[in-house]
Amino acid sequence: MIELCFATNNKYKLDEVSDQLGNSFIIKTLRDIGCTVELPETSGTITGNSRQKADYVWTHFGTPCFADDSGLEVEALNGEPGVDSAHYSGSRDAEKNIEKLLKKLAGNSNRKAQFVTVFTLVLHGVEHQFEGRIEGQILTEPKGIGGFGYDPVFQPDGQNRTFAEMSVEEKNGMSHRSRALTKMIAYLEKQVD
Ligand code: ITT
Repeated sequence: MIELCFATNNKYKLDEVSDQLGNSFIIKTLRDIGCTVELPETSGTITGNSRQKADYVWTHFGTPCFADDSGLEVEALNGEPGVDSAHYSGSRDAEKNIEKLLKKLAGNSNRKAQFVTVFTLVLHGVEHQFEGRIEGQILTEPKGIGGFGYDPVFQPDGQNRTFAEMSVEEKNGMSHRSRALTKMIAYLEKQVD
């Protein structure tokens, strides 16, 4: 069975991805491989940061691995917070990040946004990237207590609940992360055949 390290320090991402992967692959955490440092994310793009995180683990630990870099892109804010999603307010505090976002959008009727994820897989030293997106709307106030990050203010198009009002399974039925992961699983399954 393929063993892969998921290069993330975000426990919610780990939960979502583990839930979708089930028992098809063996997932190791950064802690499992003895990686305790903050992974580099300095490229300025989601695609570049995703590559940086996976490359770091492959280069320093020689472990087949994958990383996820993701972000929320809001149309009326020219794609902000984007690559800065995790630290938008200057801290990693999700409530403060949401507060800043809602303030910037106050009075704006264009609430269109999308979540984007880029996975980078490094297998046998070769790199592959997989992208997932979901479009939706930013609400005027938070709703729900599940999920993480901007989930309480993001309502996917066609839904009447935010990601924070959904179970992990429901969110995984449509999210940017699950769409990217579905592509990565299809690729991995071909390697096993
Ligand atoms: P790792 O780099 O350790 O994986 P991180 O939280 O720093 O964890 P990112 O650098 O990819 O992850 O930042 C993504 C940020 O975008 C994340 O902290 C959230 O604020 C937001 N985000 C990404 N996916 C999200 C989701 O599914 N729901 C809500 N917010 C999300």
